[in-house]
Amino acid sequence: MNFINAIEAAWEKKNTLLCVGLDPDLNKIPPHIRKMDAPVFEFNKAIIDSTSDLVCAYKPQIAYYSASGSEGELEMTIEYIHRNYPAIPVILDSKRGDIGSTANMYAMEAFDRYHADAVTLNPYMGSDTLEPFLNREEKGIIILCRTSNPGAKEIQDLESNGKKIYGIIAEKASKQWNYNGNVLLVVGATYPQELSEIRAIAPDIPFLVPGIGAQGGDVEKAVINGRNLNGTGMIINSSRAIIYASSGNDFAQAARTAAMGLRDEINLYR
Ligand code: OMP
Repeated sequence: MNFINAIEAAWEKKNTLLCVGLDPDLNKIPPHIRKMDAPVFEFNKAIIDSTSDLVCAYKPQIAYYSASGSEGELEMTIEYIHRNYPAIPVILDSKRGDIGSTANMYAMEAFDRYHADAVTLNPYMGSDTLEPFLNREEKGIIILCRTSNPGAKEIQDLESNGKKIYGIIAEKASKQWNYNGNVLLVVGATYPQELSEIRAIAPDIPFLVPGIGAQGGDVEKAVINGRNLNGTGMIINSSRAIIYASSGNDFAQAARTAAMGLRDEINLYR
């Protein structure tokens, strides 16, 4: 099954738009897990086993692995999800973007090394740098459009011919880049007004929506402004507020409680 179909099936069958971000920081992992041979994997495994029925996707951010030389544990994590929960797609958040020949290597990294089902990409360098990814029909190609961070407006809100850069990206995503029907957009929950503008420009494109939880995005506004006509169309990510809901031995149970609360809150407004 391709990525978009897998996400749509999860939205419908499991009634959840929630994505848990797997961003394990060794300094924040409970001490008894930190002592284990593969602490990053063991931490992720506990979070995954306690939240698998509540999510439509998992999203590991690659820096949380490569910074500590734990790429092997990223491979183990993705393999664990595929083997034990084959219906849950994995988004590798690596925000890649480079000239075509290098982009080919990045596509191989995401899809052939890590076996991710989707990847995040930076469109700053243009269409030719996206093509090696867009050509992987069965994968989800998730393009930064209006990001969740405070500085997002510095470049993404600049105007060209009366259109904001993020609006141009949304237009290109739906008209030019989506020839295989595998494109999604990143739109931060911290900017509900932009969410609704981008939803109007790209009514059929699914959004990856980070910024709920630790970044303070408002769930009600994000869902109302970002949902599509079916009350879906959003993969709503939360990382730190879920995986570090407790720093004690009960971290996995606390992650489950936090994930269930957020899933239910999202569903209230769909
Ligand atoms: P929390 O703030 O802990 O929920 O984490 C948010 C996650 O989403 C991190 O992995 C970020 O790298 C990622 N992210 C954003 O926070 N903002 C964006 O605009 C885009 C992303 C992303 O592409 O996932």
